[in-house]
Amino acid sequence: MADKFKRTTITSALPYANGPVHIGHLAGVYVPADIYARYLRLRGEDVIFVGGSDEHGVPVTIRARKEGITTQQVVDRYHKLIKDSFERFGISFDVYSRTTSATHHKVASDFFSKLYSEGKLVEQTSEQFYDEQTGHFLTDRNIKGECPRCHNTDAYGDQCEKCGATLSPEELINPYNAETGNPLVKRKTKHWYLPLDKAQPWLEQWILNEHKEWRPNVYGQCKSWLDGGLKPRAVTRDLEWGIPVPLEGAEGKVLYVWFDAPIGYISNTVELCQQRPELGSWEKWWKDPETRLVHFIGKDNIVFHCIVFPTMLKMHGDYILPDNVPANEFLNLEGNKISTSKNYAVWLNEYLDELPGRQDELRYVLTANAPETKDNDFTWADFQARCNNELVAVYGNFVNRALQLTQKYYDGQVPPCGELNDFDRETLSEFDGIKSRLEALLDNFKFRDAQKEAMNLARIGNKYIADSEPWKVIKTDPERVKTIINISLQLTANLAIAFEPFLPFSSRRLREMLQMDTFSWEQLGSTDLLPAGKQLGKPSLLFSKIEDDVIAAQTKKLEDTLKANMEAEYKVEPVKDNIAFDDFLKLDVRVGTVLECERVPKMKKLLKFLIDDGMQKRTIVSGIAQWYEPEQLKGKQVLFVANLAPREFKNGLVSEGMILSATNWDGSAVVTTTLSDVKPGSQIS
Ligand code: B3M
Ligand code: ZN
Repeated sequence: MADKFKRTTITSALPYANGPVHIGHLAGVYVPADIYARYLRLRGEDVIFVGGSDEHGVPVTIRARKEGITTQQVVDRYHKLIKDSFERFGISFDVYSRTTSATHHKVASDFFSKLYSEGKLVEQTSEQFYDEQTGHFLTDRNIKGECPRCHNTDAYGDQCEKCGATLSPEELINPYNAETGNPLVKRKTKHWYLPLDKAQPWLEQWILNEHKEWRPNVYGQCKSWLDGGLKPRAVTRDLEWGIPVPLEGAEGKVLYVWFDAPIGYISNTVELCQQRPELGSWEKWWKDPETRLVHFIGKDNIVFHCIVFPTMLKMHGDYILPDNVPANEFLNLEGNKISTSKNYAVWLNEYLDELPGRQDELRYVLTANAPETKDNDFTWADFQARCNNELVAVYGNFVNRALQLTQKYYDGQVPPCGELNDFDRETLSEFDGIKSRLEALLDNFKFRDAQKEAMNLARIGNKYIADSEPWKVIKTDPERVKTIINISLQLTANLAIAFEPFLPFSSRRLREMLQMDTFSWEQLGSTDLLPAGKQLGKPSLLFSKIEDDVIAAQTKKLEDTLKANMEAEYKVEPVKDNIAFDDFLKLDVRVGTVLECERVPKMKKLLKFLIDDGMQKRTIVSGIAQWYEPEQLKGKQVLFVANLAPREFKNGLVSEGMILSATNWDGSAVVTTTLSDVKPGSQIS
């Protein structure tokens, strides 16, 4: 930590209380924030780690209507679920409160009032979409209509999910209320705006000149917002759910969720300092220039934390500004986008129930794959491989060997260290400097590399004990074994410290086994953490293998969700233009019996049929090989077009007709047949 700071306020994005937390949130925000908070605490620094639920905004109201319960019930349910899951997962918040709390309503309301009364906000009337039947103004996300680009009739007011276009509600053709389907009209409404345009000059100076050290993705996004020129942003909305705008004549209006949510960091600090007077006044954590403010967020929140919130803080006055905003990119899941609304995710609460006691395994994999510089992918196969090949086979194996041998040879007492040989010295020199290497990475928010460095220490230990072969040497040179085990135990104790920020559960168990009652970051790198003669506790395995069936069950769950989503999104094709009856009569569809059916060499999609059409045998080729084994169709009766002009395939094969299949929602083909057997050659009419 740079010298000018005496303490650190760490915040992590307040998750919307409209669903459980998933691995994308964890990898992007909560695991790195927790590593950082644990690291600073371990260094003995003054730090608070502030979290909480974001309970306002449109997403929670949409969820409420979907589930047929009140918005309050939604936020109560998810706030509790999220808070409990974080606790079980070891996210070490000092406070985890909520934006519906009385404290927050007051703090946010006062914040707005101060800006308003000092004339810092701009009042403006504009036309917004309005549903005359329900009497509501609508937010972008609640408006749907036809996409001007791809003509998808289900496009949202902010985005078309079909073609990916970013939209504004004005661009939609025939806009309607997404929930009621009612058509919308424009109506005038008054709102208050944060004049970001006025903040542009100092923001440019503060970010582009004074914070060149911010991550390239964060700096780059800020630069492109600034280059585009900032415009005033409305900080109020016409909604019922939220913090009422504290002004006369503002009935039916609330603070915009992105105005109140970041103030939640402050309100939650106020609550924390009330609960723990030893922390001093909340203002120390938000207004003292010697306090360092760090926001952990995902990349979709960058503009709010680097531009909007700092502008609010600056206009309010007295507040410090963030010193760093280490935002992460996104985590995908098995190659697909994680989606709360589509239920496609690994939910933290379900993970904790289905893989009990495996918090550190998930923490490890999420950090190893952290999307620090680019989007990354979580796969269950990689999860299993990293757990089994790294946690079990390297870290767990080394620690277990060291402890078991101590038990076996010395009744669990740390043996003395004798004279070092070259190999010992070589090993210890590799381990030298671990503390400063870890610090350089952690101080720069490079958690992925830092964890790699800690794991490397386990690798050094694992190799040391494997190559020293104490189980063999014990027969020839028992004195030498004392040194090998002593060194191994010292490395083990170092691992317990180095891994504490990353893997707190196993680290704690390891410290218990080593009977390390006190420990600190300062001790890292020392080779006499465990004095000779010290009695150690009973060893047990730090990690156990993840079996294939566990992975198979998780993978299946995701595949089932993808299928269910496809089915739910399936839309029947519009009916084609009418045809004359005479045209229909031209078509000759008949029943045939499949005599033979086989795959076509080198043509993966094709099945070749030999059909009894009532008069003769005819060959028909059909592109349904992906969906059927030839044996399934042999002997079956099928419907086919008998008078289709013969068609020749690339390899010279000629098809004399077409077998009729239905195309199902998932794209699969289902061959048609009659309800009961008929004579081959029967006509369909
Ligand atoms: N709830 C958005 C999100 O979860 C929002 C973050 C608020 S941080 C003050 O992405
Ligand atoms: Zn579109």
